[in-house]
Amino acid sequence: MAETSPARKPLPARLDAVIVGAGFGGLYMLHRLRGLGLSARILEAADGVGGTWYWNRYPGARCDVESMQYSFSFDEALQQDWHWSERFAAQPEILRYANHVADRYDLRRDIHFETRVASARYDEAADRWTVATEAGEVVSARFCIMATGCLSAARLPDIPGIASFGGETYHTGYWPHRKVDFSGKRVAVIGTGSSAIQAIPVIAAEAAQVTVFQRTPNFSIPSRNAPMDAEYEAWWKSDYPAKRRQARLMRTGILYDINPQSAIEVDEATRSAEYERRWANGGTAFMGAYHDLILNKASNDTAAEFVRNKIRSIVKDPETAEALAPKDHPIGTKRICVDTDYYETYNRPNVALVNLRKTPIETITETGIRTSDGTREFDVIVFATGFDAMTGALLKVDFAGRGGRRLSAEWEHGPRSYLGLMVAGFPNMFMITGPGSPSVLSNMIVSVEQHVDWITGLLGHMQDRGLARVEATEQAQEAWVRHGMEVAEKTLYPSAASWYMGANIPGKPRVFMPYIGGVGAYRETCDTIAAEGYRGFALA
Ligand code: N01
Repeated sequence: MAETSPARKPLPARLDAVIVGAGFGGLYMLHRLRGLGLSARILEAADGVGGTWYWNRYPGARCDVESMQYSFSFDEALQQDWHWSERFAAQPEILRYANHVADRYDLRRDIHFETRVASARYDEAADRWTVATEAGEVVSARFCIMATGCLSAARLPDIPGIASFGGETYHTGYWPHRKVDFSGKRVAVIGTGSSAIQAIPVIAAEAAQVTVFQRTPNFSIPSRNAPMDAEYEAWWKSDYPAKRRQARLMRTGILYDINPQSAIEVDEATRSAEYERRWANGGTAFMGAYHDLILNKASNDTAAEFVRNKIRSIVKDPETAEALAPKDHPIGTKRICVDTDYYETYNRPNVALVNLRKTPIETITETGIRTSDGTREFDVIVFATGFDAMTGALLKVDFAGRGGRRLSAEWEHGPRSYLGLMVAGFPNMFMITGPGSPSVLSNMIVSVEQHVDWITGLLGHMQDRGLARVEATEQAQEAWVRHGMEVAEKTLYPSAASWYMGANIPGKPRVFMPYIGGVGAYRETCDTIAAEGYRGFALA
């Protein structure tokens, strides 16, 4: 199995389709396009496949969707053959899986690695996209399919002096391909999102000192990760297709038990027992304790307070515990985190928390970080500061659609799309798990498969009828954007300053970007639209 690319090869001048990105979305799209007999190539910036799992190699990186579910379902032989070693797979194992998929379906011969797309222009007369790479290569394709991921544009914060630091610096989302040695070092970690929460316990076990700079605490649930239980694996594999079908209809594309009751309908003893049971089981299924946790603030408060009390009971220093206990957003409205020994790590003598709400960072210096209460010296700074989510990677490409319309201008006030699949004015350009689709609120592989299958169905429909162009209509897009906002407003999500809302990027429009109507409902909508002859799309 090759983990790195063969030598770069020249791009063909003309193709049926260009796919941007060799993560799970791009790999499966290529496989399906081959099935339609289309000529397609993936253009990938990295020198290997895997997308998120190629870049995010920080210590402790692991998926928080269970392995038995975070995997492709399109091939029964693949899902039967592959064995996951843990309940929640770690990054190296998921990357091995992505490489296995690339090899198993012989995908590599149609992937151009180390090839970053710079621009894409639509030629109306020819119904073709001209896609140019940063190296100046150009390819003409009928279809341009963006499989660039939702969390792939890593972001460094605008902290003064950031370039002056003389020690080692790392961003969790661009981690080097070698082991970073923390032993004996004084390490600063900036950020306390999912990436930091996974990395901090592992770094703390190795480094001399770890100082965590926290602006906003997050809710985290223990993963209870463990080696794969053979019986559990066998149970999944005994009827994988039926279980996958059920998962596809769930709110998040993950098969788990969602309690249909309201948290405030039951008495406190019942509620506590349910939260305790889910805390002991581990993982994001905690949020399924009551169906209305993301809908009703009073219900949400009960779960949030339960987790705050857990933090207070685990973390021995009361001031640190209180600083770690989130109070500024309902639980689940910022992406819930899943950890292994995160809160316990603050009981280690070599770990300290700096509460930036009390003592903000003033500057990064040559040797450390200065906050309002003084300077601390470090050998290493780890930036776990997140991503320009959902739109970042798409807008890095200079897209010009019909009449030269720029995607950046169309999305000036927030992303607008029809179903998160297409943008009006950009014919024959598709997004896999784009803004306006459930994407980051779901099991990404389930959503990737649904989008790829749906796009394949549409392209097959066009092939059968000799059609050259498909475009979302302005009216359908407008209605979808309005519907997306209405559904979001019924939940507690918009109340949090989250990256779902674009709130982590100064100046980014505050719009709830993913579709929160649920993976199952969304799938049914997409299927109905297709069955009605692709309602809301203009085909020619
Ligand atoms: O990024 P984040 P992430 N000064 O944006 C802080 C997925 N994921 O890479 O909240 C100080 O969540 C920022 O503070 P604040 C998952 O969907 C999945 O951790 O803006 N701090 C925040 O604490 C996740 O949600 C998995 O106040 C600054 C942190 O940096 C998403 O990726 C694992 C700052 C960024 O947190 C992103 O997670 C990992 C500044 N100037 C990630 N700027 C799994 O499946 C930012 N921060 C397990």
